[in-house]
Amino acid sequence: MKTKLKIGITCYPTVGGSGVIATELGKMLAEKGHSIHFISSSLPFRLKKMYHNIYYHQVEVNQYSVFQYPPYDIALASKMAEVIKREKLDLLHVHYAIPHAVCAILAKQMSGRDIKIVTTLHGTDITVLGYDASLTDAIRFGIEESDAVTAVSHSLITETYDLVKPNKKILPVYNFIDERVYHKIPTCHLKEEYEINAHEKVVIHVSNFRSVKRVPDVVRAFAKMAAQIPAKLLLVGDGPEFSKVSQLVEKLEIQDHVLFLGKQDNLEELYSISDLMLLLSEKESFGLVALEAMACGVPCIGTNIGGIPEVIQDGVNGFLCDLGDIEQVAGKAVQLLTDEERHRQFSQQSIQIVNEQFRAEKIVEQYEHIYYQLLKSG
Ligand code: GMT
Repeated sequence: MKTKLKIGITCYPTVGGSGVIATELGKMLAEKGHSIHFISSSLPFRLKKMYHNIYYHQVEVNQYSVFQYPPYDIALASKMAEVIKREKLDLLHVHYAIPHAVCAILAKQMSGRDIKIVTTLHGTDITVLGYDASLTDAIRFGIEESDAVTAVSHSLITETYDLVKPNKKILPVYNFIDERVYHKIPTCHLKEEYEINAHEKVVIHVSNFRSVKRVPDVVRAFAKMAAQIPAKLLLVGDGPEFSKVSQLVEKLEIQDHVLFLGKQDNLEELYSISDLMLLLSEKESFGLVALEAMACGVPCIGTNIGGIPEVIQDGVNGFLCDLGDIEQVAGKAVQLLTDEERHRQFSQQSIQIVNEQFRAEKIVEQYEHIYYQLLKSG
């Protein structure tokens, strides 16, 4: 039997998909007997039950009047170094090249221990920050000085080489789903409670309402659909574009068809009453919400950009549309929602694709393999 490892994990615990994946990975690794040390600014939000082998080390940043900005990165590196030494960690797995990989490299030097650093790129750190020339060198440094680097899609790997040009092999490791949580569950009562009629189709969109998510496109496409078939739109999440979106819903006079649910936990219950997920982003390195929906048997329509085509297979478990092509989205959606047999096939294919390619067990093993290879190489 392989030695169990002591692994430090750093992520932005409250930031969307990367925080979810980092937390879920920590939980799955703990279930396999490894000791997990989360080092972050707040408790990872999906860490809800007690695990005897999961520890949390909070990074505290004090505000000093001499500094214009609180020194978060230095506080994080110091905390990492302290935990590396005290807990004798084998490796640090950090999510985002900056600041986390750079902090880990500094922490390794501060600790004086030969700890391994694994960095996972999630997209925001590359596709947004990679365009900021003042940060490109720091991102490249974080990638090149890590012992192993993974990215959540092939598309993100290509984009990283294009934008940042690191001299480093980047391994694809897809995001995953805990199928014990994400599967279709009987929640008919929810539909009634939301006052959605049995014959109405339920379309869902889940995001942090950043402009890259193009939520107005979701609303416009839905308005066209709702003019043709009885349907309700569930908008889940909150963020910078929320007011703009709610104004658009009023302007299009579809208030009676749209439910603003805000931030929600237990998304599997909402997916379980949904017939279709829309993810129409202009940047998306993977699209974890599409995977969550698929695991619950919900077909998806997504834009043909970034890593979305690696998750949604056009004509197999959903459809891909061109960015901003509202007509195309509405047309495909109506076509799918009015063809019961095709919808059933897409739903089954969604579950099958998740099981075959994105099962937690399979992906967690890939990360473990990377860890053991690094530690073996000394
Ligand atoms: O999409 C966001 O706004 C959040 C962001 C994050 O950093 O958590 O999500 C990124 O990582 C997720 C997990 O790997 C991916 O599923 C998302 O596609 C990716 N977002 C973007 O690339 C815009």
